[in-house]
Amino acid sequence: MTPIYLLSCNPSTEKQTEEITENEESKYLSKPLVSHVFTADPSAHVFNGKIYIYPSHDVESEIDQDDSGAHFNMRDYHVFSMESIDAEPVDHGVILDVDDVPWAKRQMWAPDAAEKDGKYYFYFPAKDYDDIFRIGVAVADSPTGPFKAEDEPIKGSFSMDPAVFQDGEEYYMYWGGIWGGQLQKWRTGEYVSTGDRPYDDEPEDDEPAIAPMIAKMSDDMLQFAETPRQVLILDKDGEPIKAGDHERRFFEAAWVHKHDGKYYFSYSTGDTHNIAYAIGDNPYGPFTYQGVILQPVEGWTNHHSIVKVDDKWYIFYHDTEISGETHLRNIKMAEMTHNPDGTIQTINPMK
Ligand code: FUB
Repeated sequence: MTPIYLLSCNPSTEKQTEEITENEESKYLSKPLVSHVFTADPSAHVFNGKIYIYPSHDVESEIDQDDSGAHFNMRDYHVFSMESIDAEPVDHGVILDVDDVPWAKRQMWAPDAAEKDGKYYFYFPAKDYDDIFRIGVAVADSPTGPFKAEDEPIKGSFSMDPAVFQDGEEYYMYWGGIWGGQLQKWRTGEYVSTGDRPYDDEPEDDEPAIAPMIAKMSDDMLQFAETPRQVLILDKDGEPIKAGDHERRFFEAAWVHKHDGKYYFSYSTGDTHNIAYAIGDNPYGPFTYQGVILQPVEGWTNHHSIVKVDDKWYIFYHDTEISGETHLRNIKMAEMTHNPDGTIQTINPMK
């Protein structure tokens, strides 16, 4: 019986090394991909035939947990690569630190990356010195960096969770998240905050839910090429999903993949903890709600990416298996299947 050791991610958390024996039945569908640092919000891509994962880097901090996610107080990012889908991820170290971004003050949340003409673009949200989330970009000649951040955030950017989708020659950024992600404070087009509770500034339950955002990227990938638009998520009767429909409404963690000519917009439903999806005919939508891809994971947040590797689809996600703490997460991966009719088989991360 060979022991498997799950090592503490962060010595400061004083977690004990845990010994699990192989004859213990795991309740989880998948194993943590990384265990020497805490990782979350994995954005996976295949660049030049190799898998790269751009996650958040969770850390312990002295900040108390609250509904705005202040305890997610991350300050830098690592990048990981995998030679194949079964390989151990390799940690390429820190690719960007908050101190290297002139406009950013704190909370380096879920990032993404894109490749264009041999250059790599790393997109990341952070709060600026007015405590407003903006989205920045850093550029490198290699997928593993070193990345150099632009001096200013992307003009007209706000909220968080950027995800960049390539459709032929065009690239689109999707973004946004409510509550701590502040998207509800931008309903007028300006930042308006009428209260400190994260759900202040939300629409009434019977009004359309707050929509995620999309903009085409400029040729140099550093700015939006157009005024950002809202992404509509409709029910099967063509009606916008309502704000009170917490099982189905958009909360955060936008991602888009394309399969058989259709565009799949997937996202977290936040306080109901699902990764849901909706299908559309073009990158702008509207997208029609279909169902759940990934049921709730252990931990409050659920955040994913979807990538095709060697003709199979995979969902990268996270949970809190190693730490048991909501803000100290570990990334995972599972195979994902499209049915012949285009719907996606629901995955239970707890088996
Ligand atoms: O990691 C910080 C935040 O938690 C992300 O930006 C959200 O999507 C949620 O996973």
